[in-house]
Amino acid sequence: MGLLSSKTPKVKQAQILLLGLDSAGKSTVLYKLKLAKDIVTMPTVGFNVEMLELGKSLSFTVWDVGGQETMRTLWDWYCERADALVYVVDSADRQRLEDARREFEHILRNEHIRHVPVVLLANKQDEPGALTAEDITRLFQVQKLCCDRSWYVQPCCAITGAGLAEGFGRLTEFVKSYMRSRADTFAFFKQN
Ligand SMILES: Nc1nc2c(ncn2[C@@H]2O[C@H](COP(=O)(O)OP(=O)(O)O)[C@@H](O)[C@H]2O)c(=O)[nH]1
Ligand SMILES: [Mg+2]
Repeated sequence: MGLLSSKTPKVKQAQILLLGLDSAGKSTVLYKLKLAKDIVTMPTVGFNVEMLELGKSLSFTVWDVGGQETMRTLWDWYCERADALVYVVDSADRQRLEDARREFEHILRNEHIRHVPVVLLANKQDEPGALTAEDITRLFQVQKLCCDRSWYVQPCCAITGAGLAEGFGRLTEFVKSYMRSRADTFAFFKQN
């Protein structure tokens, strides 16, 4: 199995990193988006990664965050190519909220994804006591941590799919303008 398709895409592919603690709901998000048929899963002790390609223009790489240190080389390889980050939080798991916040902050410090847009999915809104998107924005200090990039916090329920269209709509807008601005930068350096 190749890590990425060797087919040359007609449209520039956007690489989306979908991250979050285990059980946050990443796989459920993918399945709900009806992408399941092409998902390739590589569950291994210590890490879990899923890859899929959506049509000709979007490619998702999904990591359970816990494995990133053990898979450093592969992890870096994907980060270098990422055009956006989707970070999934279990809004009802108050016990692990601080872990989720710490991982989020850690990921944002990765040099390779310094300016890529971020959509944070405040998942499991159907569960009683779930923190709202506003709560998570404040607790995660998203405004401060993401001051150098486009960001959005979307409440959602991956099981019903509520909020996913809005979240991924926002993501698509961000990715388009991010890729455009990067293309402009390359063009500038070529000319000068
Ligand atoms: N109540 C509720 N449960 C969810 C939601 N999203 C995912 N789950 C459940 O949370 C568990 C972990 O989900 P999964 O997608 O495997 O998490 P992953 O480890 O991040 O890929 C599963 O039992 C899902 O059914 C949600 O929005 N609401
Ligand atoms: Mg999973």
